[in-house]
Amino acid sequence: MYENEIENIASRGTNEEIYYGLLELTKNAMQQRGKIEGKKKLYYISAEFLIGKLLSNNLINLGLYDQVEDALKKHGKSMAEIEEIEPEPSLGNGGLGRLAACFLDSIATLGLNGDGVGINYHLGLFKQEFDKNLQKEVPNPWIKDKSWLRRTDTSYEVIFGGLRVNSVMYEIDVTGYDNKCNTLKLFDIDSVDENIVQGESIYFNKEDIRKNLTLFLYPDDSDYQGQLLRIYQQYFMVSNAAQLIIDEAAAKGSNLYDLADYAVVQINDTHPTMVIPELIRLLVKKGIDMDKAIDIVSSMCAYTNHTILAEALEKWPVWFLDKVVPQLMPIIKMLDVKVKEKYNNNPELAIIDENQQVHMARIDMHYGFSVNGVAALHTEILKNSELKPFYDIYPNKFNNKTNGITFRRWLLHSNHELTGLISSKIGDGFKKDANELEKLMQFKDDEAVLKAITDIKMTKKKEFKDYLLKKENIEIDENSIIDVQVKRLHEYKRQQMNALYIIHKYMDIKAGNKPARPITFVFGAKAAPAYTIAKDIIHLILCLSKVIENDPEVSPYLKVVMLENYNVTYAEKIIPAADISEQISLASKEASGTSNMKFMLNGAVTLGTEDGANVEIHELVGDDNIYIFGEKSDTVIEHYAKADYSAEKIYDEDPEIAKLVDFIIDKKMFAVGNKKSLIRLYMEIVTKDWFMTLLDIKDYIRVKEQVFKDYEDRAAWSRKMIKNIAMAGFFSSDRTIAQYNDDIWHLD
Ligand code: Z2T
Repeated sequence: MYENEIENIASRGTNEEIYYGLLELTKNAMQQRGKIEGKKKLYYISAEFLIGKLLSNNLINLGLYDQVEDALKKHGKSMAEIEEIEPEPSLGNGGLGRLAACFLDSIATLGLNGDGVGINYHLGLFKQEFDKNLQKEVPNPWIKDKSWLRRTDTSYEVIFGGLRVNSVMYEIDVTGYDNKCNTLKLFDIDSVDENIVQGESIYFNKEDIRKNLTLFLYPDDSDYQGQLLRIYQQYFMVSNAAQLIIDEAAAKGSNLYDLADYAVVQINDTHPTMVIPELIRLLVKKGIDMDKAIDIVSSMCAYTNHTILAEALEKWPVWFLDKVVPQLMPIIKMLDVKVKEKYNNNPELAIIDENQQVHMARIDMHYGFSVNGVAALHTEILKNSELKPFYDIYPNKFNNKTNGITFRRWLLHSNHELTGLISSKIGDGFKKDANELEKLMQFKDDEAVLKAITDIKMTKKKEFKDYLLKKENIEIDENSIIDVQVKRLHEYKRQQMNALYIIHKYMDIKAGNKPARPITFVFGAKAAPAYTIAKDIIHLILCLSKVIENDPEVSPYLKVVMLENYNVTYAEKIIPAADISEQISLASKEASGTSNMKFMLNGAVTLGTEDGANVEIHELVGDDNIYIFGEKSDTVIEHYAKADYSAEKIYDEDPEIAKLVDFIIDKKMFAVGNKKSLIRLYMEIVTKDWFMTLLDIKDYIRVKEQVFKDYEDRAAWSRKMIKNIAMAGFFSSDRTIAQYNDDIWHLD
């Protein structure tokens, strides 16, 4: 199929012409596939869908990729250069948004009837630029005249306090691997005006909701800023979702009393929580009795928690909600009264607390039927500490769904070479059943296979080197060890601890201890614009990079690279090239992590704490194929409970540690950096260090030195690589989604 069209497109003159030709062809091919159908439908409501570029992935899922690649080759072109034309939609912050995108791929691949529902942010998340070793945020327009978006005639009225808007629904088709299509539905309003954003900055008038409603995605990851506009966005999203759900069910014959037979809603973190009172409101408006409406809605809404960090739990002041969503407040107040009556005014369980704050997660837990965490350890912490009062009253609602990633994007697309090798050894079955990867263990002592795996790693390192040189004019050594930490910048993820290791290594080399082989430290991270310390950490890394580059004694051995504007596209290039995967969050703080899974699948070895899904990776690969260090989550939780951790004490008592921290404010650093920022960060680490970097730094250095030593036994290292690849099957999002469906959604 499509041979002539593909040949015709491939023969066009410019990459641009070829890209837009392929875009149209792919969109048509997806329409031809038809829709996944079924009585009951899942609505995965999420403020973020970090979908990445779509051309290659859609072609892979349609089974057209090889044909296109061959046709391009005949005309002296490659898919890689065509893809450069495609803008990356930046509709997510990090893991939560990317997870939603992986889930859409797996839902369609498993043939489940499920759509995503979200917002069509015109400028997405900000784009990151570096200027004087500091992060600068600029707008990132991504919507072009021709794109994956399809405007539909579906429109709903959304009523805020003192404002009515009419939405427009856009759709992006989501094709399953060798399956039919679902859709991602993104709501928008026509009156939004990109011109209210002034020039290169991301600042704009927060008052004019008609013009700004769907302009930007809030830039907080595992953190939140309680701002009015965010409530407008959330209510806009869920009011559209609720109206859509009711319309679609009614069209299929629902009398609304049986709505739960037609719809199940997955609430992705607390951002879409208002869908619960909104659905109740709409059902009551249609004549259903209030208590009945509550029962119906409670039997169709399920909530996923993505973090235990208290600062990320959404709490909206009652007066905010009164102003923005006056229609919902009576319902929320009534839901709160019912809880207070039932549970004796227990303040821990109240939806509205004594400070007149509405706790969004509590609405989900009382009025949903399922509460899940995203990795085994995370769910245990929710049950035993963070959400314990709720687990005590609703033990049966709690369940774990360890996250996963789609192997179509994170193996088949991003690593053709490894995919080819695996297919040649164990056949194509793993593409549909990821557990088949374990068959690779037959080759654990096969020297030819092990060599092929290390050769592929070298190929991907060279490819990355070329990409980086072209994109950022930075040159790295493909023979160096590539050690990578790419994820949002947050103190709990401890990029600053990685930086302290680099300081240690720098000093060690100055003292005459040269490493066996050069090391390249790669970082990629955006910081929320208002998160000062996170931006200081970016500054620290950029300054270290300069200091090392300027030092001829050290630069032959060490290089520090901070990728500019790390995004999905960048991830697809750096992850296959990585030797070491840094997963060094303070134990208990990273709910799951998902890049850890992507690195493992591509043959990188994890250096990490017993946190999130690292725990499960450790169990799967065994002690010899992962490097674990640091205090365990129980100990950390105890330190917080007793408030007995003191960074100052460690600093005062351990001169080796003090020496590392002091380097942050060394003359050499001041020579390239900003004193104010460096001193602020130094003070933060010495006097606060809320995420206990100094607690784990020594063990981290010890184990990391061991990693670099072990790397030199290339044969032994290649056995670690094959074990990681072979055991990665568990982390396919196909497995995760099958579990969501079996335990929560029950779609046929
Ligand atoms: C986010 O990406 C995550 C948690 C959040 O809590 C918010 C955002 Cl935007 C509100 C991440 C977690 O930090 C990470 O551990 C997890 O793997 C990911 O969600 C997907 O579950």
